[in-house]
Amino acid sequence: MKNIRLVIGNKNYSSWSMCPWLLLKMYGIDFDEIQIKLFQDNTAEKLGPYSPSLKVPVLLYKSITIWDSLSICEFISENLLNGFGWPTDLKSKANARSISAEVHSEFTILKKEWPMNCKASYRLNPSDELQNEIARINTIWGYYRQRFAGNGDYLYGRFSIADCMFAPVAVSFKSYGAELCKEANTYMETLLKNPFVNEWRISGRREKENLSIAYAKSA
Ligand SMILES: N[C@@H](CCC(=O)N[C@@H](CS)C(=O)NCC(=O)O)C(=O)O
Repeated sequence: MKNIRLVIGNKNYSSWSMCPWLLLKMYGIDFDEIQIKLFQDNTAEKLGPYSPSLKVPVLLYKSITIWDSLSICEFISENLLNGFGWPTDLKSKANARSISAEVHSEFTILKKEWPMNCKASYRLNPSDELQNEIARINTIWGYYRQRFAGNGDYLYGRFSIADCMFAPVAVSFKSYGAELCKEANTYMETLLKNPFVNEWRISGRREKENLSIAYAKSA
């Protein structure tokens, strides 16, 4: 058994599981993956020993349990990456933390109307409320991509936790056809071309469970 274990849900649906999984993969951190299929009769029984919240993701690091996607990413950055999970200059780090917290706590309509589903690929017209949320994300992506264009292809140039938090959004935007400015669209494609995002999506598409209704009810 490895010192680092990540408990995740169904790859097809579990957007929050994808965020720390991607961070560990991008930085080559070796870990065991424990997958628990969500919304099954025995899910709570299986999650119980690992997850105080009965949700995923959960990181098990030696004898420490960390839950909630953003808090797991913070833990990984602080303890396993020497802080390198965030941009290094103070202003960018503060901005990256703010927008990561924003993705984590806001965009509730997006999560309901356009939930991540790696298998989905059809145009789904957004409501006005969702259109407002898409516009906000378009502004964030467009602004930072213009500002850090010379530093690399990710939001702040070098890959960071902010990219992990936005990766599931990119999957949904691609699935349902979000209309974005040029810079934001290129950033979405960069995330989708990332080999680990691609690996996650392929695994998600192979899963057999259909949890659309269960997810819609829980959102
Ligand atoms: N704020 C939490 C949300 C975790 C969450 O809602 N996880 C979903 C899967 S993506 C889950 O475990 N759902 C099971 C349930 O609601 O019973 C995080 O960021 O980790």
